Amino acid sequence: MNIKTVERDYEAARQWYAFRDVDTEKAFETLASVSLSVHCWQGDDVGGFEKSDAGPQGGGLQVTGEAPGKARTIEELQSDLALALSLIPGKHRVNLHAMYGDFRGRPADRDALEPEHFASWAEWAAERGLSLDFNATCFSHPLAGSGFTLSHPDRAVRDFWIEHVKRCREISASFGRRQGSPCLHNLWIPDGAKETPTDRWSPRERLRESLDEIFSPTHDPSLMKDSLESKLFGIGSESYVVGSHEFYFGYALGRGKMLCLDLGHFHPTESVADKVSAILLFFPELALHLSRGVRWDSDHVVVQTEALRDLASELTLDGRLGRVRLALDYFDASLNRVAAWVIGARAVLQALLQALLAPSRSLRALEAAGDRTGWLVLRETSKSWPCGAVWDAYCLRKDVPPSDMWLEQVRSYEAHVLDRRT
Ligand code: RNT
Ligand code: ZN
Repeated sequence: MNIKTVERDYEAARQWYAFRDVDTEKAFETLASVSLSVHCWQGDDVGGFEKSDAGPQGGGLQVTGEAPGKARTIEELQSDLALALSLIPGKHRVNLHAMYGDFRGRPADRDALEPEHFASWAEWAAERGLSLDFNATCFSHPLAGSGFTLSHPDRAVRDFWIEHVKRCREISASFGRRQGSPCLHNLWIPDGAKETPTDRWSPRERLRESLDEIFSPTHDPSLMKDSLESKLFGIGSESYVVGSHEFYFGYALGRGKMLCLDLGHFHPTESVADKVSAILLFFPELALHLSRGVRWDSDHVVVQTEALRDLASELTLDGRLGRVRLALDYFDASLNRVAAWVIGARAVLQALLQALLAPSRSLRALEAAGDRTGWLVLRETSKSWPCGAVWDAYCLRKDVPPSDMWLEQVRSYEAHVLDRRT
């Protein structure tokens, strides 16, 4: 493949689509407006920098695989992230977790975090024109060991976590102030039980109370916004999750917060795509964690599954893309970690491009006319339209390698950098 063939193939594809009433240039424009929040935690298996020997993450999160080259320091993680970002077309964001602070020379427990601890990240981001998003880390900590944090029966434990999340919201606002775009602070907690509890009510009541306390200091929404992430079950919380979808749906709707839907946090046959229109009818915005569960919430690298394509179709209709915050959330140590970022991010963007190139006007007309046969034929036929040629052209315009040509750079980085980390 060379640049000449990409341009030639694109021109043919452009005409093909134009003939079918689809404007590829307009699709480029819309796609370029999409900013993915790229999760720092893919680079080190959700380890963080609080201890040099960051062990298993806890909280039911599980990373498997032994690929060499896991980032051990902030600099290594930043260098890996920078390479990944340079291979993903478009302008994207970086999503940090509280345990990734710069604690060198000023160790601090979770209830003592300051914007200071993230100053080196903020600087790194500013130098690259990147915006940051943020997450409280309510796991991988002795006080999360019981499986309860914000809903813990002990007031002192709850207070510790309340203070942590409050501080994380302040750190988020400090990012927002610096970057001129609101930092999304997402809250996920592991709280739940292995066995069905007799009392399902009290932990939820306590969680509601903790959240009210956390959100009592308000922050300017131009600086930071809050999202709440539900879960169906986890390792160790198989039978009961305090922050269920219904819990947060009620809370977020009642308190003017944003929901975060993680693609791995629902029953396997439940469609997150189907939830988008229902939620956006009642909420101004929606956050999404793009993940891929295989049989369970396994956090596999995102690829172009039917679930992702379905979601992409929903998101690209009627200007909804402007109302969603898209974040990657998966962790795989069984393959090159930099490649994992690139594969997932490119899969999301490609799925969005494919959705933008779908003959949605014609499909809607056929649907409205009740022509189910014509509708199904067009929908199936359009699946093999030449989207790949359009994608490659998009990559070139955004100065990133098309097709699989980015892999060369990752392989060379693996040989020269990752393999040398011991
Ligand atoms: C866990 C949630 C949560 C985490 C990150 C690390 O099930 O998906 O979003 O993956 O916060
Ligand atoms: Zn998630």
